[in-house]
Amino acid sequence: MSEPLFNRIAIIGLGLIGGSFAAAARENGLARSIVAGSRSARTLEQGIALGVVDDGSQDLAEAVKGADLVFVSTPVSAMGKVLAALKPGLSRTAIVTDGGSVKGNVISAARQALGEHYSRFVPGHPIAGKEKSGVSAADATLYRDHRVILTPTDDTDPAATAKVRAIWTAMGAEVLQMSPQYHDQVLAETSHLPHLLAFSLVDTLARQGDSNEIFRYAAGGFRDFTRIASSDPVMWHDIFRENKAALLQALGLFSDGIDRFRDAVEKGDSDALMGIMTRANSARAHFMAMNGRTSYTRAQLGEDSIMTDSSKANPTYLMTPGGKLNGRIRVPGDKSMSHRSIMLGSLADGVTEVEGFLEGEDALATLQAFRDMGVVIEGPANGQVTIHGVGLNGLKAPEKPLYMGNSGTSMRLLTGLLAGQAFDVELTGDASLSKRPMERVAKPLREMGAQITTGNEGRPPVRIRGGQPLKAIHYDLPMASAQVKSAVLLGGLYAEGETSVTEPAPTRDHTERMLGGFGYAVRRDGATSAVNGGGKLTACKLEVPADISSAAFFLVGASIAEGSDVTLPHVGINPTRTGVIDILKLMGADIRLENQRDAGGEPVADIVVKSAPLKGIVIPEALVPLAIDEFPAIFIAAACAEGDTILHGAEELRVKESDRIQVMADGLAALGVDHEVFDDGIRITGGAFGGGEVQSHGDHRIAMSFAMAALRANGPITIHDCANVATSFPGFAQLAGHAGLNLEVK
Ligand code: SPQ
Repeated sequence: MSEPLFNRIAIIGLGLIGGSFAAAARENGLARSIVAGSRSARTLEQGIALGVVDDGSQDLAEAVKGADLVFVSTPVSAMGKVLAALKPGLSRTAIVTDGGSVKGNVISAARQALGEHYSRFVPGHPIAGKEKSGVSAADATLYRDHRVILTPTDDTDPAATAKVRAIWTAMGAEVLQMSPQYHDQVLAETSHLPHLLAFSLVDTLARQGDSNEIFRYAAGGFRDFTRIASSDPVMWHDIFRENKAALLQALGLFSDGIDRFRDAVEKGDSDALMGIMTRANSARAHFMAMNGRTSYTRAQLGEDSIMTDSSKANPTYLMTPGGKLNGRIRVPGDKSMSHRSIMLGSLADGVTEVEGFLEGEDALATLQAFRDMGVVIEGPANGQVTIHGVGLNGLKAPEKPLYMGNSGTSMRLLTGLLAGQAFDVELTGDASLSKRPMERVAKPLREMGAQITTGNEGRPPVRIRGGQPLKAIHYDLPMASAQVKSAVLLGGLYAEGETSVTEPAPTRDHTERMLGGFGYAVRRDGATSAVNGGGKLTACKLEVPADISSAAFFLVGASIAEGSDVTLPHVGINPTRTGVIDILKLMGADIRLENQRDAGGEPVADIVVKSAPLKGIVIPEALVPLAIDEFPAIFIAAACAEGDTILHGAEELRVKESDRIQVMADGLAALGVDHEVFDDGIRITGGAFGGGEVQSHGDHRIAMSFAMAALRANGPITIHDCANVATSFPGFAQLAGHAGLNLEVK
């Protein structure tokens, strides 16, 4: 057995926090002996009887003798006295740490009380607790998966901090480090203020006339909101006094917020009311997602159905080989159109109603950005979103950088749209988005007069200086990109004159079509699209069809798995997006379009696909931009086809959420599929292949493509890093499992 981290731990103050620290140290074998110091003989007896500590003393200096770690968990106001009392017993090398909820005052008290020993004091605060108190409630698992904040100062010995960090980590806690000032401010806002409000609300109502009468009618909302008013008044009295300055500041912020709310209620200002509440709603989902490390969507839906707890971090797909796909599969709404519905709906005059909106991370990032710029947006709920448009010039400056998550479309289109605003703005993204090229949009927009800077090597963050007059340009796109085309056209809405873009090959034209739907004239002439600046968008009703890019996984899955028969209803079949159908058909797939119709300016159909033997082909380069997002899935079809499939002219795949040529090639290699990588494409030789471990590199389309490969693999496939599937296809695992894919999320 390995050496314990400490020889002897002394716990001073044996309540829930101290007792749980002792119990966790014991359960994890972190000390040879554990003793306690407490003024109460009864508590010590209880602790020893429960086996939480080995021994104890009422004399604190006696209790810490021989200890190499002392954990103090007494009320914060008593900390100075307690530290002074135990100091005479401290050995020279002993580390002292604490669990107090306020750090500034505790640090001052420790500096004074510990004198020359102060450098061995590591201030800490475990963010954990329970309704129950006292050593009898001690719980060895209390800190597991909880956060502990350490706030060492410049004088703290880094070696002592490292040892305290190590013991918390060994107890299963996540350790964060920050300055004491920041800790006290954050805790004042997120913990001390809510406790104060709960105490205050109950007290205010209790003081009114017959409070029994009021509380008789109190429903769940009141109970939820005031639960924390049952916390220990003595402890909170201490905290409110000890963290006075930060708490007063938080109260000031809160009363400004209450004044705004009161004003909105008084004036019956429903826009302001909805604004406050929808922003609060989405902000809450955002922090639930961050804290739970779940996707934004899951936090919002409270959905936990098919995943185990640890999967919240970053799920892995465990695929059992074989199976077939059957049934009617309704895939989520189109991502490209969902983004654009929020953007144009926000800039329109009037209220836009959207149906079929994709409640995936990417589209939600766009939605959040517009909320941050003052647009009131209700929903999404079941794909329905109501946007209270503010007009072309009605956006407000956001208070902080706009976070675009994983979404290239959000960042690139917004760069165009924001180039003509009156305010400055910064756009940031996650690790993958932060590696993607942004100069492709910045360059033409600068030609129009925009002031835009990009980060290192032309990547995010993108910073846009407001108040720059834009002038119309003509731009010949150097690459086939709907995002660059759209960014220039959206910038053109704010430019003087006609802005036109000519593309080298057709790319998705949702921006042009949707602008038309909002009553904004777009001149289209062959490969050129053009808008005149200064027009007006009029709110409308929009129906977003199912996303052909999401349907593509099932088109491939059903084609390669014998006995499959799948119907994908209401899928968008805009001719600029149907390259995947054309390519699969050239390979011999059995795909039929039924019930073709028009849905708000976009063609849709039910797609029926049955399994069929596939053969390798040379993919016509003209189809590349029309199937650009579907290549990961098409590569899996190629691995199951007879003969070689050859792709050229697809270098754009290298700058998507991952380098989709290389990452797919690595995954194919892991399964034993013969292939050859080119700068602009790949050759894949179809045939039987095995199982293996695949890294998706956080790319949703790579993860879902290899999930489909399992239908034909001879062994199990493990796909890592699948959290980003939620960017475009929330609920994929469940839906695909329903259709017959053997997928387990771990
Ligand atoms: O938004 P993002 O991350 O760029 O999304 C992707 C995808 O696979 O979901 C690309 F990685 O789709 C793009 C697509 O490749 C969405 C898009 C659009 O909505 O305008 C256009 C295409 O990108 P591009 O660079 O060819 O313009």
